[in-house]
Amino acid sequence: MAKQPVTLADAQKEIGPLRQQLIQWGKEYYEQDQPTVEDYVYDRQYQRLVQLETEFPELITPDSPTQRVGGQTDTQLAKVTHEIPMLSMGDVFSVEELQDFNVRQQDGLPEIDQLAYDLELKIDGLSLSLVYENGRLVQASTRGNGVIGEDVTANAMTIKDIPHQLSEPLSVEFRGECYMPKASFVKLNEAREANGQPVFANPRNAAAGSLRQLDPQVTAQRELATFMYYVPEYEKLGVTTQDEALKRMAELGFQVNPHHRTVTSTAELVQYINEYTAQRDDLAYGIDGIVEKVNDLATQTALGNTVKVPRWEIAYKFPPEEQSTVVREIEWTVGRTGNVTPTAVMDPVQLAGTTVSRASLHNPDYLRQKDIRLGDTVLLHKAGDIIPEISRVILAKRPADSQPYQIPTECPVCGSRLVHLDGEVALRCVNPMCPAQIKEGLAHFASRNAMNIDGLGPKIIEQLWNKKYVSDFADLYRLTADQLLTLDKFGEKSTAKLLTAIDNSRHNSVERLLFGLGIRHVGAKVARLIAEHFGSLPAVMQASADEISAVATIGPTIGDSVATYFANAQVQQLIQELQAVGVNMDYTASPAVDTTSEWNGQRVVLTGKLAMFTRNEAKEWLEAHGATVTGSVSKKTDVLIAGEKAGSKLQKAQQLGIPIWNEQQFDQAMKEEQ
Ligand code: 1X8
Repeated sequence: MAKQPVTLADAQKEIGPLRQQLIQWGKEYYEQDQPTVEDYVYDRQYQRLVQLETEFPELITPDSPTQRVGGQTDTQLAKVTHEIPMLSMGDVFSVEELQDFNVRQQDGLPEIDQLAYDLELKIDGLSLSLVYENGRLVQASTRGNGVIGEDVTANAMTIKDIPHQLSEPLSVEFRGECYMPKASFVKLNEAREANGQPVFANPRNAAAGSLRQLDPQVTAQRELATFMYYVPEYEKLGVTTQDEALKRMAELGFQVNPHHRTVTSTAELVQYINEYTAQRDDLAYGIDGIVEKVNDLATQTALGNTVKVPRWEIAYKFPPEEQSTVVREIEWTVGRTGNVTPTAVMDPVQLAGTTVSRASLHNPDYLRQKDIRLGDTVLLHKAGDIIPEISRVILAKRPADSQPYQIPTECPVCGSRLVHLDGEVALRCVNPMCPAQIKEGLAHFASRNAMNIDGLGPKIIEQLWNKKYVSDFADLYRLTADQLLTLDKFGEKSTAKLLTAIDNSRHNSVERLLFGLGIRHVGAKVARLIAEHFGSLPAVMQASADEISAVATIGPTIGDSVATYFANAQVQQLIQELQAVGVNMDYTASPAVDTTSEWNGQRVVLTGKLAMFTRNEAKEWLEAHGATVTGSVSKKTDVLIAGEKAGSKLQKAQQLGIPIWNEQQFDQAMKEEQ
């Protein structure tokens, strides 16, 4: 959990603004059905307030959001008093917190060894109470503040799945959730947008706004639905467990969510959480977590409630899939080919399980299209569940003095004028002496698929460059022990190790050098084909563009690029120097499977629908790069590549914690191998 204040004074300073913020957010959420922050932000801040008030109870005020049951009533609808208060639930944000809760709960029940829990989906809607007399629906109400709710009987009568008459003449109160299916929400917002009306932020707000109407005709036109899940006076139904209660409710004519399960172990609990975390997007309605209830109803009663929340149930909330944060800076990075790319640097936020503070903005066009500016609040998501990406700017939060972001016209590293090469969206620094490009080029030269000089990473290259020990590839082979010993944290041992790694690279088969030079369009795979065909670098240098293009699968673009590269006098000079320092210029590799590939020896599973290539193409490529493609996920699987609509294999990989790649990542990796 968040930081702890050390002193009462610190807590005092923090608590006032925190409380005001939560009250404001609460109003927006409960009264106006128009929240301005994600639930997750509210929940975290709320927990922080609880933490401060627990530490310093003297700071609790009567108006604190913690002192109310949650939600204020609207003034216009008639009021209803809940004889049995409608409590909200406590919540946890990780399996660890959930286990802690369960341990504490179990401590309150020394006579029971193992509790059985009923697990249910937490529907993203609003709570609804339905009171029946002699089997007839006589009152429907919202939670309101938990004690006083709003009368929505006439509105509830228009909801198709709420029975007006039960199959038995019971006088019982039922509780559940009223929600709007995702498809209905999309349709409603489209219509509202077309009519120039404000759109609802999410299905829950749409459901609340639709149910809490003065005119039932309006509610009738909205597609609302319910799932019922609770009977406060369970004795009246003659049931003893939660799963029996659900069954009885279904028999009586209510909609009961089918995805509940009783479990008796942590393993089963984790299994359920994983299953529904994965299936969440496939459901027709929104869920924001999982509700864990003690299954035995008498035990629920024995556990009772704290002042605010039950001790027998808790909500596990899913990690947020969207999160808002503020853009503080836009960084421009110069790549090996002079490509200058922007990255947004943002206030760090938790997003789907990791802390995120940076997101690529790809190119200037992308930045311009999204109109991202410094100081903007933006919505972040993870593309393909993995790569942080800005969804959009929240314009309502744009500072009044905001200015469009000025795309740089000069290289941030060497200051030379940036250009767009023929029709490219990419912005380029075309100065071949740009230090950023040279350093990136050196890092590429040393990288695993190129000269494979272990230990020569970007940080060391930076130092070698700054000390002016190295300015081109050949300089690497002239480094001395005395020079290396001046580097940060470099002793005798690391110096000897790096010198050996550099020395060993002299004997590489030449395709590594050909790839390491960083010629445009020449990836590892192409370099290998060319080296294999011509047998040595001098032979490649003498070949014409046409001769190179004629090598299997290599076309004119590559042919031209290679020939043009070697026609350059500076390049010829560099190759001579490399030869002089003893770098091998001959092809000495065996032509079997590409064992230099990152994929060599990896066990890979393919699943789901791939869009860019067939399953077989992917398999052939992987096998040519030394990978084994298998049909099912196991502990031994190194990576799962998941396309659209991936199912059980994806789930299994998630459970086993196996790295999951989407098609875009795989495609990127393939390109990097070329
Ligand atoms: C809220 C919800 C509950 C359940 C499902 N969805 C919700 N939004 C359930 O019990 N299945 S319980 C609840 C509450 O506030 N007590």
